[in-house]
Amino acid sequence: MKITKTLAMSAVVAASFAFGGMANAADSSKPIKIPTHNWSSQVVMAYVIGGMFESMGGTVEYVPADSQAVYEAIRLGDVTISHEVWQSTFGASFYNAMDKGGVIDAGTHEAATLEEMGVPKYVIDMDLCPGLPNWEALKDCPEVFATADSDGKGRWLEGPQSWHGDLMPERLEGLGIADKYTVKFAGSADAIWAELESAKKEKRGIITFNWTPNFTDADGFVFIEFPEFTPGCRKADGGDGSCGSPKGWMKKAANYQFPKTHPAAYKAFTKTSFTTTQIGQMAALVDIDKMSHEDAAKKWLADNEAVWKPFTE
Ligand code: TMO
Repeated sequence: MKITKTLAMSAVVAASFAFGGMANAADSSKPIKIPTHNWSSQVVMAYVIGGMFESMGGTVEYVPADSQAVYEAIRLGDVTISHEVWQSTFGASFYNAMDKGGVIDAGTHEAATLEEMGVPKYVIDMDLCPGLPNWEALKDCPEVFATADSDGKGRWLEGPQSWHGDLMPERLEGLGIADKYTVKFAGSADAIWAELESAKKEKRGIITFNWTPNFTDADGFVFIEFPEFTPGCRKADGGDGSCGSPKGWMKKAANYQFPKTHPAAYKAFTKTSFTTTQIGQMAALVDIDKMSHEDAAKKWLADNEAVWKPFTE
């Protein structure tokens, strides 16, 4: 009799759980660790998402991290999330870490991405290298892109080597134009923007790595059209390396325990999805308006409550 009564009581408790009669598990007060990398939208978005978590009562910590090694750090729980997983540059590291166990896919932003070599629009408009943006045109005008340090070849100004390793030198080899072009790695994203600005003043030919969404979307940057990306086409994946970058996705990653330790923040993170325009704005506040990353995020949050509030509800 006594036993039956106890069972009946726990059934009532269980039912009230199931129908939401009791409070949800509260998020841990332990900090959510958000990585910061070396391009503007990523750092601004770190503070935007951190601000969202804080608006929900959460605690956040910002961790400067290498943009490739971060997926292993997420797997191990040293970093909680990654909010800009660009397919072309980080897809392999993301899935390698997932294969080892401990990284989950927390959804995809609305923005489509491209990370590719290209030229400012005036290079096309002034016909400095006839036939661009088709890559084959490059064969006939390396001198248009030569610089003092490029040994008489055309210069490809690549991003920091921490992003892609030897992807672009291997591409030049694969395309058979390594005798005409050479890759120089920029020390920082800012170094690319400074080179683009000085080239623009002189209306000089320049080829740089760039990406979209970015602040340069507004100005008109033209990506070169290379042979189409297919899985396995890159040298690192067993191919000849001659392909361009994928027209790709931007995902979000999380440590596998995040849904358990911070269910509300995790739910908000899965709902978080930014558009090309929104991500371009985050970069522009820093790279055009020269705000600090933190101030840019504060402004973005203040101006866009209708965008992000629903993610947190
Ligand atoms: C990873 N990035 C957006 C700089 O290409």
